[in-house]
Amino acid sequence: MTTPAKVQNNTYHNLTYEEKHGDLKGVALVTFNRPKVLNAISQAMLEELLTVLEHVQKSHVIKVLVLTGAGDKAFIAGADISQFEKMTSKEAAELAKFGQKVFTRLEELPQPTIAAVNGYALGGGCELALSCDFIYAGENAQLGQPEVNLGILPGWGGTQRLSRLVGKPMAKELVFTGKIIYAHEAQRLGIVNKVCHDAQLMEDVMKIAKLILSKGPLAIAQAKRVIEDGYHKELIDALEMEAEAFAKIFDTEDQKEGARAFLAKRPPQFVGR
Ligand code: CO8
Repeated sequence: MTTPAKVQNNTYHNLTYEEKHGDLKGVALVTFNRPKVLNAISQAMLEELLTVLEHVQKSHVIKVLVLTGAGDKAFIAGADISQFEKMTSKEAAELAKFGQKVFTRLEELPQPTIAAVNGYALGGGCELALSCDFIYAGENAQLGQPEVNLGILPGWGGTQRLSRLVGKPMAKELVFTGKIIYAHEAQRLGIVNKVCHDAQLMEDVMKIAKLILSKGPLAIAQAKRVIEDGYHKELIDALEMEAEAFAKIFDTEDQKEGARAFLAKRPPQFVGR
């Protein structure tokens, strides 16, 4: 496995990146774009995603990042299996670590991230969706960790993020059997927030993105950080962190604007300062 090469001039071959305009200004859309292999994740696709995430992290314009798959069949059907046949354990370690780094970067973005799961989200595709803040899925979407079918195990966070989300026994059943579940079942398990009609998935995702856009971005970034960082702490320490974040927000223009607008009975104009 080679050291990740920097993506040249933000030219992407394995995904598309679009910043929306008009009433969706502030929303960016990543579309994984290898439909011939159901958007399977290659090393190059991971490198491109990392470049996008570095850009979004620095952006003062992007307030919500949406991720989806090209075509109507798959979000992502997993890591590209064609890499595996001749892969050594050293190369496997490098690829596992690089994917984990990219997915953790996605999880730690200050902006909210939504996975719009439009079809298969399997293996690495499911792990990528689990690294987003939440998942909306089309009714025919199917999710799972079928790695055991290939004689391997999830390597991009699936054993860890899935068990933290659904509990150890359910994660073990899904991982040990490689069972693939439909969106409604995934919703019942708490993996998917909302199941949408397939044709309406992106509309529903943009609707929730627009709602988020209308709120204070600094407050959302702090709330996200506290939820993420507090998750693994003792409650007492996590509450301390929440109080600190709560206090910090009172040094911002947006906090004053939020209170002023409420009292003046007008919508707030948040500026992200
Ligand atoms: N990788 C490469 N090619 C793929 C993948 C994939 N993950 N999934 C589908 N394709 C290709 C197929 O080979 C096929 O190509 P072709 O047209 O050239 O034959 C094309 O996409 C269309 O697929 P199918 O014909 O199989 O479509 P079906 O509708 O019959 O089936 C399925 C759809 C059920 C999704 C089926 O394609 C499938 O089972 N795919 C594999 C799913 C899977 O096992 N995913 C997990 C992969 S392993 C993984 O993600 C590990 C992550 C951690 C890595 C850690 C680093 C080491």
